[in-house]
Amino acid sequence: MQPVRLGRGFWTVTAILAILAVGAIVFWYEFPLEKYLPEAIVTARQVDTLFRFMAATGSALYIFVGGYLLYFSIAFRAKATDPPDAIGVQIHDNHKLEFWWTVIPALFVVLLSIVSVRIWYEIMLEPENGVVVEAIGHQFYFSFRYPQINGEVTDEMHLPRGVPVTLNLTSADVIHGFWVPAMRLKNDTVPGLVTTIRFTPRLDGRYRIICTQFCGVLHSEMDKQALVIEEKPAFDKWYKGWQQRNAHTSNALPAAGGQAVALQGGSAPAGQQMFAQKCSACHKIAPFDEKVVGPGLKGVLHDPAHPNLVNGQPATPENVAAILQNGYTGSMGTMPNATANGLSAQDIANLVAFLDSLK
Ligand code: HEC
Ligand SMILES: [Cu+2]
Repeated sequence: MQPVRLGRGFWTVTAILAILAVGAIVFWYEFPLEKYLPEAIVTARQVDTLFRFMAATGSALYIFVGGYLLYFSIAFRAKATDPPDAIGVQIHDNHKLEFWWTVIPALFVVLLSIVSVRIWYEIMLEPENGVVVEAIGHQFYFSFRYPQINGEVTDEMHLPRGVPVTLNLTSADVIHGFWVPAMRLKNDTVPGLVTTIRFTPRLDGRYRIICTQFCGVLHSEMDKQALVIEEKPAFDKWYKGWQQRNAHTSNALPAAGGQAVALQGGSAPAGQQMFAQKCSACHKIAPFDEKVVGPGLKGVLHDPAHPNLVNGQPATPENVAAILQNGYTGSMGTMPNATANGLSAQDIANLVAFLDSLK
């Protein structure tokens, strides 16, 4: 094997790269990350520590790889006197080098996973007590549910500082992602699944909530809501405000598709009120032919001339309930399902009782 001679200046270059690498490491450990992105929760600092470690080692590695690449391509460039078909020194196998460039990165990756898992543990082992809050992804906003607030909070998510939080995430339609950069935490919201993140807010402020899954045409609008961390008294005031505002909102979850709704106990007056709110934009209480978007519903259950529903099923209370629950698309257009109309099982029972009372 031909001896390989390192070009002149190799050790000087190595010394310069080493100084730059140390500089990069110091930079990443000194850089005031929290000045640009506040560490809003207790475990945000641990995530930042992990980030600093990865950025520092990554930068140092990059400086050496990029630096040597540049140095070698200059030091060993073709000379003007070389014949045009000259080739460089041919090098095969260097067991010592290969051993070390395998062992060092492997150790590094093991170290990285140990540090990651430890921090992941700290995040996952946040206490389970404290406030339990739900965030629900919708096209194209998040809504929030709190214990003892009826229905949904639709503008912002408020949390008291210093109190541990269990945040359960789910979605009403497609997959969204719940991300608060200032928390350094993120999780998908998946329909039919509850995912959980735990944390303790530590810094007062307003922090952006961003959806991280391309969830439809208005996905880019899903960055307008905020997480507000504040002192307990301010939080309590906000909480009471929503309790009053939602005092008369139904607290029931949307009726699950597929499962038949129990119709006994439906209240016609409650159904009438709900009809005015949620149905009258598309339906009149009038004969079938008096269409708005959907047909008139006066005779839906008691018109001999109208024995079948739009889906071909006989006009019975159970079949009307099934349309309210599952929706239906026919020649007139689409009747939205219970999730889209925001109907609970009780709401459906009330509406059917109301429609049944129309003669
Ligand atoms: C966005 C418009 C829209 C809204 C809101 C809406 N519907 Fe409908 N509904 C329709 C359309 C359209 C149809 C007919 C679908 C078809 O067959 O083309 C329909 C059909 C129906 C039918 C079947 C009628 C029949 O004669 O077979 C019932 C019952 C019904 N709707 C009840 C309701 C109730 C109760 C509400 C309120 C919770 C409601 N709808 C809200 C559009 C709507
Ligand atoms: Cu989304």
